[in-house]
Parts: sequence; structure tokens; C-alpha cells
Amino acid sequence: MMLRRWMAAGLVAVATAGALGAVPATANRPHDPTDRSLRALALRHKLHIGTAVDMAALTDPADPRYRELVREEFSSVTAENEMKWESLEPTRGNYDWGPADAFVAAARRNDQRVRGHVLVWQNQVPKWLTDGVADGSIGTAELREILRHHITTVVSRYRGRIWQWDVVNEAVSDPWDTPSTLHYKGFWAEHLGPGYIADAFRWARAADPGALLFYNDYNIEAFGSGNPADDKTQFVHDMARDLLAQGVPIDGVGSQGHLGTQYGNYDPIQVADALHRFARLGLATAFTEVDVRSRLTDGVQAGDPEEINPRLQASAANFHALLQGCLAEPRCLSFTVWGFTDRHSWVPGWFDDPPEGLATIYDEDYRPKRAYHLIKADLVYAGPPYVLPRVAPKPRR
Ligand code: 9MR
Repeated sequence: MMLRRWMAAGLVAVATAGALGAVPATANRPHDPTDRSLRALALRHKLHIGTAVDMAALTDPADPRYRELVREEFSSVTAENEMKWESLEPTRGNYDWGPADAFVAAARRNDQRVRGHVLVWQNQVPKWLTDGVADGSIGTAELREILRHHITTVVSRYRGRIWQWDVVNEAVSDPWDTPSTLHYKGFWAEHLGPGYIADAFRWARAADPGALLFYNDYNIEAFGSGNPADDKTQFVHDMARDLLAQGVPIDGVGSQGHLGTQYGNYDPIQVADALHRFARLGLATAFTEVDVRSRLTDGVQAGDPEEINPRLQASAANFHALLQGCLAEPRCLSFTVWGFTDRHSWVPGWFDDPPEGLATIYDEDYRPKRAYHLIKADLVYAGPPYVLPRVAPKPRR
């Protein structure tokens, strides 16, 4: 998958620093004013700071620091891969719940909320399913029934234990796809038509009345032209509006936030504006997969500080823009990073020509980077009137 990005028109960034300490303690556990972890500082705003969790790292006896930081710094977790369909049902009818159960149990021990990721996506679908459709042994009616069964089975198993479900992920094309006019893309739209989206939300709701149900996508951090034919944020906004008008139980839109320092990206006001526009539809929002990668030039790889420092600063500035935008919108419920350390990040494995990396808030040796300190400062120096406690919607029926 290519996560390309275009230059965003710059607005003047305005700091949202407000009265310090004016927001009451809102943690699940008693508020400790000496606790300077991201999770404690964010809960002053009823915001949950989350991370994607790599279960191999979490269970590696040789990597205790990974476990410590997951526990200490984050109040929400997302399984990076373990709740995806190919992991849960590698062969037809045989669910392997082990890793996903272990993940949910660890979250409970750590007093963390869980973002369930993901019910319907065109990637990481089991091979038995795509092969069956390709060779004609699974027809349209059966495919729809298989999808209903999968959603019902997974959501029922974790009923009451998932805070936000990513029900549908990355259903919308990008301007560089063919045709370039934005459209519903991928396996499910091709075989079931776009109606699968409304179906998926209804089936998920039937299986868990209490979870917040999200649509999740990338490249929707800010609005562009306003034309849904080429502005993906507008397309997703209009999709959510239409789903709501049809009575579909969608509660939120997740903006992934996969950015790169080589692109123009966004400022906090643009980001807040986009989140406000989703909130005006009555939806919650969340940043769900934030990371900000950089080109690993020869100079970066050789350790040249003149090449490394500007990238670390630019990465920090982008984390900061997304977090400030989120803080400014009370219906932005959580801010999740897609891995917190360069030691375990999907980026170098995916972007290798040219190589990219340095995408997270801790380096490979678990030293907090500029980005960590900047988002911590954002959480500390925020309060009324620009930053108010989060308001969580009731799950829609
Ligand atoms: O980080 C995930 C990586 O380990 C997997 O190999 C990859 C496979 O598709 O998926 C990555 O996570 C993706 C997430 O589930 C959805 N949004 C994009 C993420 C990065 O590709």
C-alpha cells in the first residue's frame, strides 16, 4: 500500500495552551499528580493515549522494556495484527483465538481500553476466502453470509470488552488509483457492492450493543478541495453522513495519521477543523494509527546529525499537529500511535525503496525522541477554553 501525501496549504499554527491544571482528574484509576506518563497526562482531558501492540514483542522475555512502556505510558491498545481475519481464522471454520485472547487479557491487567482492529478490510483476509471467491466455489450470497458470520463471531466473543471497533477499514480509493475519481475500492466492494459497509455496521451492532463502531481510513486528516470526487476526507464525510441518514449505527470515524516528513502535511487548525466537521455529524473521532516516517538518506544512515535532527524535529511537529487538533475537539476520544518504538515499527519493512524509518516516538533503544517530549508538552500545557474534557457519545442503535 502506498500512503502518498500531498502538500497541504499552510495556515498559521496557533498554540492551544491554556490554564494549567484546570481540568479535573478523570483517570480510570485514582489521579496521581506526580504521574507524568502520557496516559496520566492525557486522562486529565479524558483523552486516551494508545499504541498498537506487537504481540511477539509483548511476550518476548528478552524485551521487558517493551512491556513496561506499553503498561506505563498507554491507556488504550490496538492489536497490530492479531485480531485481523487471517490471524483469527487461518483455515475455514477453525478460529485460533489464542493471541487475540492473550492481547485482550493483557489489556485488562494493565487497565487499558481496547480498540478492536479490524472486522472488514481487503488486506489480511484469509487465503481460503480469496481463493474460494477467485475459483468460483464461494458465490456472492455465500460470501455475504461468511462476512456476517465472521463479524458476529468475533464481536460476540469480545462483547463488552472492546471500546471502539474498527468495523470497516480503508474502503475508499485514493486519487492515484484508477479510476482517479474516488470510489469504493477493494475485495468487498468488488464482490458485494458498497452496501457491505452498512451491513457490517448493523451486524457489529447486533453482536455488541455497547461498543463504539468506527470507520477507519488514512489520508483523511484534513479537508482538501471539498469535492468528493477528489477529496478523500470529503468522500468519507459524505459517506458517514449518508450512513447516518439511513439509520446505520456508525459512531465514529478513525483517522489513521500515517504521515511522512517529506510531505507538507497539516497544521493543528486544519486538523481540528476536519475533526469538528465530523463531530457536527454527531460522530466521535479518533487518531488511530499515528506515525511520521522519514527518508533514511545515506546521511541519516551514516549518523549525520545535520540530516537526522531536522527529521526528528519535523516528525515531532507532525505528531504535535495531530494531537493538538485532537485535543481541540472534545469528541476526539483517543490518540493511538502505530507502534511506539523504532525497534518494532512496520515502516522499515514496508518502505524500503527508498528506505524510510524513524517513524515513532521512541528510538530503537527506547529513548524518548523529540516527538515524545513534544506530545507530552501538548498534554501538559492544554486546558480550557480551547481544550475541554472529551465527550463520549452513546453507541448508536
Ligand atoms: O502494522 C501492520 C503490519 O505489521 C502488517 O504487516 C500490515 C499488513 O497489511 O498491516 C499493518 O497495519 C496496517 C493497519 O492494520 C491498517 N492501516 C495501515 C497499517 C499499516 O500498513
